[in-house]
Amino acid sequence: MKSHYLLNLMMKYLMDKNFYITTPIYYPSAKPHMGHAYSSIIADFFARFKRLDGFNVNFLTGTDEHGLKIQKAAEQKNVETLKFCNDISKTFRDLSKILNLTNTDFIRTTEERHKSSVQYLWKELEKNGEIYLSKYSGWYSVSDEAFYSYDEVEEINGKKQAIISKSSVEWMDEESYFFRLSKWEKPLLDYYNNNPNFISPPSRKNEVISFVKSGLKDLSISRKSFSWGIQVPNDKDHVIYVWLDALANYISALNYPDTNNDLFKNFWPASIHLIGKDILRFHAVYWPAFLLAAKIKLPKKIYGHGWILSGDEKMSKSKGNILDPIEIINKYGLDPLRYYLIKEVSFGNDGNISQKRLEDCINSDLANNFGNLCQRVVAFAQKNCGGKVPNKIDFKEEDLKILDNIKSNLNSIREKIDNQDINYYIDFIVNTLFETNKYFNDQEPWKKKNDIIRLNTIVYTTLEIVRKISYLLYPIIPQSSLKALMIFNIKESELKFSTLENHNYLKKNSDLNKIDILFKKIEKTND
Ligand code: ME8
Repeated sequence: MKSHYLLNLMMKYLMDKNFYITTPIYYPSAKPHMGHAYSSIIADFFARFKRLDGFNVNFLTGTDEHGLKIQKAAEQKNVETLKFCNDISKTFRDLSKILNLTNTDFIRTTEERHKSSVQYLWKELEKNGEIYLSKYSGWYSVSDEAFYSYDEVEEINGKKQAIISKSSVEWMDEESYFFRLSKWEKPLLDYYNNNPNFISPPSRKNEVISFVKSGLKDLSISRKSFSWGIQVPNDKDHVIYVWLDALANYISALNYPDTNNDLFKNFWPASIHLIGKDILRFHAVYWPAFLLAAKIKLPKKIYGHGWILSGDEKMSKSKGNILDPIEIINKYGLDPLRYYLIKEVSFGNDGNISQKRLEDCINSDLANNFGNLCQRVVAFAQKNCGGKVPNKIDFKEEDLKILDNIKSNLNSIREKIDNQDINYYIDFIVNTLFETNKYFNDQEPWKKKNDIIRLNTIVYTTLEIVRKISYLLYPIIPQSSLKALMIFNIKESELKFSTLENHNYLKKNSDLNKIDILFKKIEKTND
């Protein structure tokens, strides 16, 4: 009995140590831009943080390849649709590598594993009486792959467009299968109410709730007038609506309907679907309704982040105002871009990005604050401590104060991360860097050559903080963090968040390695 209880407790502990994060699966209608890079980098930040904190992480990204939008894009280029998808999907997969993402899977909706999973889900919905055949007459936006009601459409210069996205809509009159979405209005509202963090950040929640409260109509979930999609089971005239197809990627990648396999057992329900606010309705209304109807658990959280703007407008393929992440990486390097996007775009809100601000970030935070601290303390230790981690030390109040400041914040850092408060995390790092540089200056170790224990202690304390900050920076700028940790010969596989509690982690008398400059300062351009 007792061992059973312990086993349960252990299972619970192990289960709680699983973390599943997803990005949207992107349309391969054109090559990726900064907006896609942004979502993926943020997801990677969370994945790396959780791994650092001892979690077993599943991190999924991929491409959403069916539907009229993709079919038309391929037609325009005069390329066979699957070949078109293969080519552009590869550019997204390549970008994952270039961005140094630690995704554990990359799913394409044209893969067999996905198609069979979606068809199974359809059959489940059908079996549960959630689907019926009728006719759709209304507005459709190919660019958003979305149906819009009359009051969601406006006319500008004689052209109809969706008010919310400004993308043009066309009239559609077609036999279609419908999903009984209306029936889920109340259960969804109850769910939002009982799970106040389900839709985040809180500002987005009201938007969804008022949409649901305004009344949900049944949703058209198949198309008949084109064929680029997954066939509706037992009706070869229809393909499944691309959003039902796409949303299911989050479970098809876990081998749904095999709910007994380890991936599904460990990782469903997902910890967080990270998305842009443009696709909140699909994730916070349609997806949970499909899942409720199929009797599958709901993801724990949907987080809709803001947009990267170009001027005042959303950066998007259709607006042609995109910034190419690869160009920026070639010019400045990957880590500066990751750092910049994570720090400067206040998470949850829209953010304008500019090369000038990026250069400021590189110069002030990365080169002056972090890079300089590393170089300075190592150079000092080379000269005054024989190039080794000092042996005899004796912490005083001022040393413990700065060390304890990290230790005492570890739990709140974890909690803030679970609330996606990236701004807190980065502010904590920047402040700690600032405080550490100040500590080193104020303690004036160069004047302590006659008090070697004091000198050693200041160096040891500063080195410990360089270690701790490098760990904290690892989810943001992994390559540079690992480069800094080469000072101590610490390897990626050794990184553990819990060791940040330890003020004596660095092995006394071990060698300190010289490292190359971490970040080059940028000669400022004007943009
Ligand atoms: O919507 N700023 O794919 P998509 C920030 N296939 N993020 C941006 C952005 C910007 N300017 N532009 C795009 C789709 N994004 C569907 C998703 S999921 C089951 C199916 C990011 O290629 C952001 O995450 O249009 C946004 O939600 C996503 O890319 C849309 O990518």
